[in-house]
Amino acid sequence: MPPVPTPAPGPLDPSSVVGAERPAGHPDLPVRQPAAAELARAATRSAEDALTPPAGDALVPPTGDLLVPPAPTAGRAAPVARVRLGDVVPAPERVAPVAGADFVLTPDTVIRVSPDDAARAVAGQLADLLRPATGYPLPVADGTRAGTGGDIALALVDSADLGPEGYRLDVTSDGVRVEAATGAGLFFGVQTLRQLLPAAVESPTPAAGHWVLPGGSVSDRPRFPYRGAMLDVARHFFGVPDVLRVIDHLARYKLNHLHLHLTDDQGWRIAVDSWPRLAEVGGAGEVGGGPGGHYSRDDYRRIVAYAAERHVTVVPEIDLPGHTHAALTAYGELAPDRVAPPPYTGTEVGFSYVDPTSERTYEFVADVLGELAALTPGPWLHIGGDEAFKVRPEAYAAFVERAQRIVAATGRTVVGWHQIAPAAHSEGRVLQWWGTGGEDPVTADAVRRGARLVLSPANHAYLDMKYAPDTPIGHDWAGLIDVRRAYDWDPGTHVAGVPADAVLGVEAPLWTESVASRAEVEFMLFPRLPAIAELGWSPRATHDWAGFRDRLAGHGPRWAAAGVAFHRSPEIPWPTEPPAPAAPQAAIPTEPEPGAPARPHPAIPTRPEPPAPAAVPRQPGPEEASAPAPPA
Ligand code: NGO
Repeated sequence: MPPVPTPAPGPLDPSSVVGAERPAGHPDLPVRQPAAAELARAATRSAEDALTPPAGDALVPPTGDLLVPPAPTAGRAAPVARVRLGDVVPAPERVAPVAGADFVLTPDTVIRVSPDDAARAVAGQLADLLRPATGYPLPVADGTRAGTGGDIALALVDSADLGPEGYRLDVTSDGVRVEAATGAGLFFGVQTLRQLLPAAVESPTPAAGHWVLPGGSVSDRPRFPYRGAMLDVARHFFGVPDVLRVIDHLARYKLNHLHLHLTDDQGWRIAVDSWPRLAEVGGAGEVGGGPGGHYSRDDYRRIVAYAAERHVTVVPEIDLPGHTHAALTAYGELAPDRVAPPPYTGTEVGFSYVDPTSERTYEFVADVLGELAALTPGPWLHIGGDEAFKVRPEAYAAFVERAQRIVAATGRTVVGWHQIAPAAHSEGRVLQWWGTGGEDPVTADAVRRGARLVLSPANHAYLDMKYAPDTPIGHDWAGLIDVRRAYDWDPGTHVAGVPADAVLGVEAPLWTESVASRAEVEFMLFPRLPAIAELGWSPRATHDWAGFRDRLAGHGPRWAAAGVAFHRSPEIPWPTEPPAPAAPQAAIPTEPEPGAPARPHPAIPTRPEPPAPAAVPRQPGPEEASAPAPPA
């Protein structure tokens, strides 16, 4: 396998970014290349702002829309594609359309809800989603007698069939009713309801629309309990508003885990009281030499709370024992030679490690994981474990086993990249598989010993891979991944010797060596994130590329209306009609968010790097844990 290529990527190609096309009828006009700063500004509204209009009806200005086609003037109806009940992504378990039973949302619609805090919270979120575009008041009231009288009812019911995340949705001309056994189920039902309205409902400002939902019923629940995405905030740092916005994207597609890759060679991103230099010193840089940054404990709590409100569990990762160069810059005592190295801003891997023979290392691991567990209500702590090429296999296994015990002592369940497979089993442990083949006897053996798998096959689920050879950012070491490749695999049968019941779920990691702004994050997420979400949620029986492709096409106008950047993949039959009303250009925010650090764009060549000490080529296969590859 060749080394990870680390070319300086160019700016996003306007032809592959929505809204930046050559204007029709002017073939000779030069295409305007959005500059890096423009791209970074293009989506600078915070997630909270986008979802929560301030009191009164002073609606928030829209998300930046340099990537979105110019909007039709508000008030003038654009042609709107009719949404069908079966158009939902991820595909629901069962859909039964009923002709002539469409429901029309009106200024008098009331949201009625079971008198329960979790249900009321979802009702409030539904109102917040629908009010900006419709301009309707949509009051929320206790009591769910029916879904009749022109209302939307969100009802908590005692139904074992629906499970902890399932829901039923009934749309009749008299009303809409969502039933679930939990707040999470209602929340996912609301995400379906949202997708059944015309795309213009995603507009953050009042939009012309006939707010009709197609009649019939949907009953739905997920195939896998773990459906996630990962954001690498270590290679490039992303501030809290960016992370909240990513959480919104997850929630939209019924993903329920956000894995934060909090530490790596280039940056340590979480404050640790007992080892303060980790964030202060280790967090002060990033790939390309930008200023980096880190989350304070309050920042992290805010992320966790925002995620929890959207039924998303945060999975924090401290990558150990390798990928620890940033920690070593802060505390040389952890280094094998006890010397703190200078910061690293390149993108090689596999050269750093904390000393597995030193007791001080285990004090560090226990302190860090202990503080993180105290801040993290979710059940998981991810200890990394990938690419510790410089640690001998016996020392590596001993380190992992000790780290697993430290995690268990915090009351959490350990997750690690699948390289931790050779270590002894520990109760409940989960391996995150990122191989590129389907044969992995070492991982299959760990599964036989009790491990479960989260599947992130790099050649299908890695969102940092380029879509096509000319994709301006991203890697290609695991191949090119356009939408079909992201979609066409089965988590239940992907790894030989790993039965479906050992698969906890799927996760789409976004590594950020070349991804430096919110718009670039979205460009890499969309449209592939919904493909992975569908693999995690939908029953295998619904799997069908042609059907998925057609359903996904209708989401382009939704992203456009919401100001979300996406790659206009040629595999998807995007609607050709004018897009749903979007934000007027005049309202594009022109300033970076307060406090947002200026960062160099990856297109700008990074300053020459000191060579990484004996970096090694990427080898994602099972062999790497036992046989470190020689330096390149
Ligand atoms: C690998 C590596 C990461 C890189 C990524 C780039 C894993 C688990 N470790 O995946 O450090 O950023 O590839 O695609």
